[in-house]
Amino acid sequence: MRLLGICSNINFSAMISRLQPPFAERRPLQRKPFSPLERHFANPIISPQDMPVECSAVFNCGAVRFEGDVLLLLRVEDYERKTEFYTARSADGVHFDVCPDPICYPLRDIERIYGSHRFDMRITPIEGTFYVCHALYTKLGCVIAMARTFDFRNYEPLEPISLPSNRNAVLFPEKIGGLYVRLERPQNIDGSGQIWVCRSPDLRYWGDVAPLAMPDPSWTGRKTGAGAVPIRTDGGWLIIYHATTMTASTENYYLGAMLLDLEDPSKVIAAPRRFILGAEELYECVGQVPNVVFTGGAVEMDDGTLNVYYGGADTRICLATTTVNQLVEFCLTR
Ligand code: BMA
Repeated sequence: MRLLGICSNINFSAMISRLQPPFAERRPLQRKPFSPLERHFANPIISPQDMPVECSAVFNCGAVRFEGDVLLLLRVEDYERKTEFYTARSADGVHFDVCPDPICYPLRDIERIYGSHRFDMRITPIEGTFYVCHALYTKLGCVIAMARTFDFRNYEPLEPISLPSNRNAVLFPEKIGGLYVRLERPQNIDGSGQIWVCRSPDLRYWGDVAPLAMPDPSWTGRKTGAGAVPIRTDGGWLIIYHATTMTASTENYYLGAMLLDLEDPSKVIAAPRRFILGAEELYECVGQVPNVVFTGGAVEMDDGTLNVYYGGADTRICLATTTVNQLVEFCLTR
């Protein structure tokens, strides 16, 4: 009786409503109404345990259509934290076969002398040749390097590399005004940085630079960097990029979308103040680097779906889907 008396003073329904299910039992987040991007239910689509080689992380891949398949260039870290790149292919864009051997990409002299840590490859097809842009960390700092491949097994290093500190280079898929164009992110002294446009007549000499005049909502407060290869649309070049902001505990990564002028991509036509993806799911929040969503490639499937591949917490590869039209509409209306 005494126990019952005590219990009757307790508001059980209020207590129960405050109880959260354990993490593992949480249902996936519902699609956010404001975002045109939808996480794939099979996420993460490639985790370290799915790899044919022992590794601690597989993330931040380049993506392209190749011989009818989706081809990913995977950034893979082993238990020495050494990085190699592997190709993965898929007919449906969700289930991938990973080649068990790393790609063959000889070191440049400068890499032999000053060290070589390559990361975040983006793949741009131009007239039958696949150009790969990536960051190259040496003892001199982080620079942009480019390579050429036809088969994704053998890579020819292109010279020269950029000056430090620069990274997140993404080459447009066609010449604009007779020049090759790339987006890149020179780094400020405090580690922050933003997207610039840079042009070249021959993929060797780069210049004619201009920063992108983007709005600055707080999620872009520290960095912006190009992500997927630009997609030509009637509304302009569609850009999917990453941005970061510092919080009390971590540097949080987001994905955003914008449109650039078709004739002069240094002009921003539309850049919504809302992000399209932030780290929310466990596979984006927990891992080698928490709260990171980072894209290096988006490919259009035969049915018109746009597959956006992104790294979750620098540990695994995830997929979010949308369409080009939905993203363009989002850019023009938000
Ligand atoms: C950036 C790059 C990315 C990485 C991100 C978060 O500087 O190195 O490859 O995903 O940091 O760690």
